[in-house]
Amino acid sequence: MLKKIVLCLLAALLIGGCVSEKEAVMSKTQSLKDAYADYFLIGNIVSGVNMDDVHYTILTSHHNIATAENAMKPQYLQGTKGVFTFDEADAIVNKALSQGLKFHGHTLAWHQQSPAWMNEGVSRDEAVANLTIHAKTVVEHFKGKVVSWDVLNEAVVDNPPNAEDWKVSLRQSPWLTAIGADYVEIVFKAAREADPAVKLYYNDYNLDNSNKATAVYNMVKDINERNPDVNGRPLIDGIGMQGHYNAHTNPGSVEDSLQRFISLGVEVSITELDVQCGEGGKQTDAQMTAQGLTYAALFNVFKKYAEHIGRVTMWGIDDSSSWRKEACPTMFNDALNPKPAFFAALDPDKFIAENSGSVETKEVKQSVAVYGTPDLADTAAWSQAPAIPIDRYLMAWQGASGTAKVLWDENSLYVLVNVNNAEMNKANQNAHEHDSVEIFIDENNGKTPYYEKDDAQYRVNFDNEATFNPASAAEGFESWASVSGRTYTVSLKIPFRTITAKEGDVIGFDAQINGASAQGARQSVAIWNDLSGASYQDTSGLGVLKLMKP
Ligand code: 9MR
Repeated sequence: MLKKIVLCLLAALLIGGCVSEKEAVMSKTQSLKDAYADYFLIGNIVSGVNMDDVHYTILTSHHNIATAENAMKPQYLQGTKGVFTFDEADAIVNKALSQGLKFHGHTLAWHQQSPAWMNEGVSRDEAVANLTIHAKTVVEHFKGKVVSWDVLNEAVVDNPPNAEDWKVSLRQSPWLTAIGADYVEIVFKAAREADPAVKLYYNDYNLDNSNKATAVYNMVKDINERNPDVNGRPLIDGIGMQGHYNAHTNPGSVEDSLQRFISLGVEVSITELDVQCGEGGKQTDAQMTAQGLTYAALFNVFKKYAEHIGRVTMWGIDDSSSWRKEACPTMFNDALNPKPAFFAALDPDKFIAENSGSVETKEVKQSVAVYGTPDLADTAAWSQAPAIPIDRYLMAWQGASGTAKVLWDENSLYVLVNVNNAEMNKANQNAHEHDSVEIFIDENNGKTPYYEKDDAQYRVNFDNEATFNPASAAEGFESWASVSGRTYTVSLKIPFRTITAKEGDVIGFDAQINGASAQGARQSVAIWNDLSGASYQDTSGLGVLKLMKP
């Protein structure tokens, strides 16, 4: 009993809770940073909410490098022109250094969390001056304290259609609009000049998407070939793969991108790793195991390329302080006890040997459509149908989300989607970048890696403009839309193309919400089931809808 109490106290000190004897002993003797001492640095984030002793003990026990989750972003360091506010960031950095951690800087230029005065409604010259002064002042301020910087964050669009040309693949960000594509080089040069010793990174999400990886590869290659010797080395030192993943992520795609970036001769780091696998802040045992298997497979990939990897940083110490707490993406639970994901990262091969085959990792969501033929403008007609949440995020930004309800009759499916938190922007020339709703249908639920003739994608924006894939899916389609403040409602009549529907039929179905930024670029994608990002060409990840009669 005494031993148990001592272990409890020890555990409370180490990981902040009264955990089992086994967990306490493991966390004392096995730390992630020690397990990976010969491979790469292990990092995590620090923010106002996790500066307390308990979180900090986990931080220092398992990690040797920290990133500020928000405090070093442009908005916080220079919200007002010329007024630099370093107090919070300094406190975070100084505490970490005093505890023996290294520090990574995040981020000098980004399209989010940056004040409008920097790059909106100003001349090119003024924008260049604002960017350069910000980068130089901040880099100089932290000189000698941070080992590397995310100089530029998320500058490339998702799934670029013309990835060979990196300049046309740049996001329509305020920096691009104000300066042009050379803003990329300008900010890296300013950072190198301010601190020639610090490593300079380009950082982005969804780099397991091969099109996006191609654009980033081409950008870094071009810039480094044109700037091979800036203070003795190429301008860009590294590429940060953020790593906001989920249990559907294919570690093979992560490996492909890693290999390509490494072939450029740059360092690669995993900079914001988390793995979504839960709902409403809860995880089943099967989800915890599936999440662990994904962490294990990813760490095995990272180990394989360790020679070229600087660090692997997790984006969140525990689920309750994570930016995606609903999806339980971290290695520690709300009580700050290590989850299976922790043990998976600690010893991937052991975890895989003990758990593979034990769970179905690709869980498919199911819901029902209720029999009825509505008038599209009569939103009350869907009241009997269950709400399908559209709240799993595919990108690193959590914008518009909502719910769908579905009715059916023999000839058509009728989908009602309510969207919250939208900008109501349709300025972009690409329809998928408008605030819009997309419905994916797989009439025979064939779950094929390509579209068959029964598969189609329907998109309607908040202004009731529709687009189709394939174009022939437009036949007989009707839609209706209504806007109220930041919410809008869309209803769609989707004629069946290959079936006459009957009770009990099961079809592949998904509903997606594209969220535009105020500048007119897609910044957020929320979906019901399919986290692959490939629903427009591959039906294997769609959810399932059963057609029911009351
Ligand atoms: O985790 C961060 C969250 O607290 C902020 O509200 C959010 C908005 O800026 O940024 C989060 O961190 C982002 C990081 O800076 C860049 N990559 C995506 C991360 C998640 O959005």
